[in-house]
Amino acid sequence: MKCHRCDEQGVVDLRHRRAAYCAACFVQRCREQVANTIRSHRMIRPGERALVAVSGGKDSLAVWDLLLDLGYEADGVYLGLGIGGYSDRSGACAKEFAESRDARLLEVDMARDVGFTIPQAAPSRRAPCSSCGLSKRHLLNKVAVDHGYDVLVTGHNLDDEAAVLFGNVLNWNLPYLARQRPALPEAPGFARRVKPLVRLTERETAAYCVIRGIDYIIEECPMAAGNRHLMYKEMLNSLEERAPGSKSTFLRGFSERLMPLLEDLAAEERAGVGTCSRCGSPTTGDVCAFCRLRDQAGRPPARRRSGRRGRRPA
Ligand code: Q46
Ligand code: ZN
Repeated sequence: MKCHRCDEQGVVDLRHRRAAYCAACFVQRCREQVANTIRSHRMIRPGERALVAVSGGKDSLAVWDLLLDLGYEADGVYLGLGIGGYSDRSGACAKEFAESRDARLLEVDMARDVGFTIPQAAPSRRAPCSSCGLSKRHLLNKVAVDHGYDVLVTGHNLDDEAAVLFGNVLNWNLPYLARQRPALPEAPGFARRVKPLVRLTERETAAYCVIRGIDYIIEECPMAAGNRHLMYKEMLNSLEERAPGSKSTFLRGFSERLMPLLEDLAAEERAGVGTCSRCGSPTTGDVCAFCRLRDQAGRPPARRRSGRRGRRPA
């Protein structure tokens, strides 16, 4: 099949778009998609400093590469979860990419800097992925706020967002639906959180990395068993197989029709945020979920650094 944009042979076939692209046009198309997404949601404004949450996987390395190519001031942060060899290998991919682009990579090692690892948190009542997701949200935001970044960038792609939406709709979790946005605005103690890859599928980010020669970790996390998000992804993939384009239609319908109706609920949620009495992080309760997780992991709680809103624990 010929490239949709030029006369070259197509090397990436996008069934949901009914089009194929040659390598150069495909990379250009990814850049345009990301640039348009950033512009339409005002994700990163001129002069702002972005921090990319880098896991060593294809999505986070692709988004970092795209932001650097688009001329943004974008550093990376790698969070070592302490999941044995898997964490070592994913950290190596993140470091290798940073070196190859001469980019700055901040590193947080949970065992060294926080006092517990994800496997140590796993025996608690929470499932590993729930503790892991909570830790990532808390610690990555904290690094962004402490280091004065304006925006925290994550590599969530169209497949991720469709799977999260599917789970939220299945459970009719309205507060979660209200928060599921490509750009969550900054608030006291929170950096703006943005997802510039929401219009690109997992296949597209993988193809982008292969074409750009980016080495990413392919193996799956050994603690992923029972992850509902992966189960929803598989279900949506079967649907997509039979009806190409279903995932993007599902997500676009949510953004255009339901999201505007959830504005009030989103504002209510933001208004209910106070400060953790132990670590000073934003929370809706007295003690934040991360401090409670730390207690469950059998480690001493964080010292409270400040009573002011907007501060984060060390
Ligand atoms: S790293 Fe963490 Fe994932 Fe592993 S424990 Fe689950 S959430 S599967 S993206
Ligand atoms: Zn706390």
